[in-house]
Amino acid sequence: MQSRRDFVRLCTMAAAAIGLGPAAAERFLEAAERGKKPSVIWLQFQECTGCTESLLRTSHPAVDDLILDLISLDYHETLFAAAGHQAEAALKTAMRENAGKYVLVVEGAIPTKENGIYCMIGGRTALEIVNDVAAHAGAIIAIGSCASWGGVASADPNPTGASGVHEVLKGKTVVNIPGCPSNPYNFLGVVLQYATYGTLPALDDQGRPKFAYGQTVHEHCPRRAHFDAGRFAEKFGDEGHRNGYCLYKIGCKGPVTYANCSVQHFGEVDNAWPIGLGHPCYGCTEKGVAFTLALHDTVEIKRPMPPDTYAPIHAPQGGISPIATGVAGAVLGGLAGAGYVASKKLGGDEPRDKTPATTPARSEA
Ligand code: FSX
Ligand code: SF4
Ligand code: F3S
Repeated sequence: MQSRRDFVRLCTMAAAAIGLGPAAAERFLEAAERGKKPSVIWLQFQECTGCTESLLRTSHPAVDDLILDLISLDYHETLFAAAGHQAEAALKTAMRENAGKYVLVVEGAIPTKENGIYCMIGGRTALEIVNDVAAHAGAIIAIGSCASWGGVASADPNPTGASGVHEVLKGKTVVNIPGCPSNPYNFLGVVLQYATYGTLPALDDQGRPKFAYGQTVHEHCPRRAHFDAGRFAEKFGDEGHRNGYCLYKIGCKGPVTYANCSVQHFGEVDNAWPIGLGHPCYGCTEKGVAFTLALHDTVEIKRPMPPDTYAPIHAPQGGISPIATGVAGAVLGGLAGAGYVASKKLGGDEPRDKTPATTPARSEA
């Protein structure tokens, strides 16, 4: 039996994750208490089930029950007791009973080579299944990096032609929630927003909710002060590492990775996210970073921000020799020699639009 307090807490976290306040949390709660739970059909293809695990295998066992009180998980192969024809029938029933309203969640990439024969379930390819179920969905969410852009299965040479769901469902709005695994609160927030308000969050040009992917990990990293002061771990286990210094020099991809995990941790364990646990970010959300760049290679800083753009007030410590020739007043994108990272080119991405807006749930070609 869950306490109402736990339930309120979960709704508040899901609302906060998507940038909504206590009023939205209250509406999520009321809807759940009235038994109005969004129907979710969850398909799994080329993946490791990590996204399901991160949603349901919480350290505090009560939380998975709470989540199941918020959403009606009407089809999910891993969690189903049913198998074979029974499971196939359950999928058809869930689709029929909630046609036009259910949230289709896809976990895993879709193999597209050889007409998709590399992933077949019940005699149908993943390609056929996802097209069939998406045709009657109210909203479509690609959970995890595999479903968002191919993820681990798409690593070079991508023998199966593993692709993101949006590449297969051309013309449909697909909300991408990348991450390997994805952050469960981002997912819950999107589903509850759709169920409560009938809208989806504003998306960026890669179909990712701006509330979660509008900024880099580096911009909100709790170790950022160490980066700015030039205090780095030089190798695993050294003094800098033990002191919680910045992990940039041992391969942190936080500066080129758009995600909110530095402020929205996983599960209910404090600091449960890579950098919080002492490992560099490997860019799990980001196509062209995770499963592409070597784990411990350093990256160029592409999006400088104060105080990258001007000289440090205090002399740096901790073993590196940052170039402290910052030019006060230098503008983003026009830097030459400014910043801390010796010999790193500071490029000039424009800051992203942070205007809150929504995206229509259905947009078909
Ligand atoms: Fe695994 Fe999800 Fe990675 Fe992929 O996460 S944690 S391989 S993103 O589809 O199950
Ligand atoms: Fe944090 Fe990584 Fe940036 Fe260092 S480089 S501040 S560890 S995100
Ligand atoms: Fe992934 Fe990096 Fe966050 S590896 S979970 S984006 S810290």
